[in-house]
Amino acid sequence: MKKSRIVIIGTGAVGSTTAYTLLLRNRMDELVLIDANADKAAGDALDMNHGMPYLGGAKVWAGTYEDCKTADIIIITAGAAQKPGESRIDLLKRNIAIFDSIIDQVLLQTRDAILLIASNPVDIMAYRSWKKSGLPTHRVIGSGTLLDSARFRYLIGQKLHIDPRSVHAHIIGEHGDSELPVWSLANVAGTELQLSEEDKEEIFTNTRDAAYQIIQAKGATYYAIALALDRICTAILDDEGAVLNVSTLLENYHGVSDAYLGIPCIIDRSGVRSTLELSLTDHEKALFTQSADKMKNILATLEN
Ligand code: 6V0
Repeated sequence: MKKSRIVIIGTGAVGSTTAYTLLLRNRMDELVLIDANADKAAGDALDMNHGMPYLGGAKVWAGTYEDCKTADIIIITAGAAQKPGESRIDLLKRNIAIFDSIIDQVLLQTRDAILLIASNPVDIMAYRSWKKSGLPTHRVIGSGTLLDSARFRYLIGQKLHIDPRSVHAHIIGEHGDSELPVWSLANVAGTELQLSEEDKEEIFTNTRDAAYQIIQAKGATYYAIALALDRICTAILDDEGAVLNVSTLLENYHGVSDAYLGIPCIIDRSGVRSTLELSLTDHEKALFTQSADKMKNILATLEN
């Protein structure tokens, strides 16, 4: 049987934490680390290999683009990290050039892998990767609002004293400032959430601004995004059919097309098998359209 292989390109805070999370959970047979800073990737591989007596037996090494040839999933977390106070959109210009060259090098090796994009601004980088690669949309996935939805569920759970795994709630749209909470469908076991308008405002503000708070406190965010990426990889490799709020190409989703945004998607071995259209209120639809317009404006700027 073919060995399962995940390649991570960019082994900074997010990439190395994702690698470690995947290893701890024994998600694949082979894990390849690639970074422009070859010493960093080599050091991470060595450090992780020294834990092998206590792990599940996956092979880990610092590799090259040739190792992408038989990859099942290629996670791209390369790029410049957000600076304190810097919006994700400000990161764009610094990251686009890095990304274009990475995609070119990957495509020289494979057109069969699933590309999982985490670098910010993730919706733009995922769209760009899809456009540039010419790969089918279902195989180019952005981490989208999966992390934001996890933060949202955690904060709702904290307020209600309920396990976040039992809270069903979605953040959709941009992974960033224009994202929106779908309060109209948020529930615990199908029952309406017992939250005041003030509680809701506080929960959503803390969800949306979480990255700024964490970056202010310690410079970067990486544990929760690593778990979110691990969750997507598992849904793919185990052919789960899990519903996850990832960033995908919108095709007449509430009237929006030709942009990547976070929405509920069914994830299996093919990548994004299909999308699920949430029944949004008119207000939520308007916010979603605004989020899409913001993405489209940025994409239009890039084309000029
Ligand atoms: P980091 O710690 O600076 O790591 C970035 C890594 O990319 C470094 O090790 C660089 O050497 C490497 N790199 C740069 N250029 C290249 C290249 N051409 N080829 C290969 N490697 C390269 O940043 P960090 O890991 O904190 O963040 C990485 C990206 O993830 C940033 O864009 C973040 O904004 C983004 N995040 C996305 C999240 C999400 O929810 N999607 C969450 C957190 C961070």
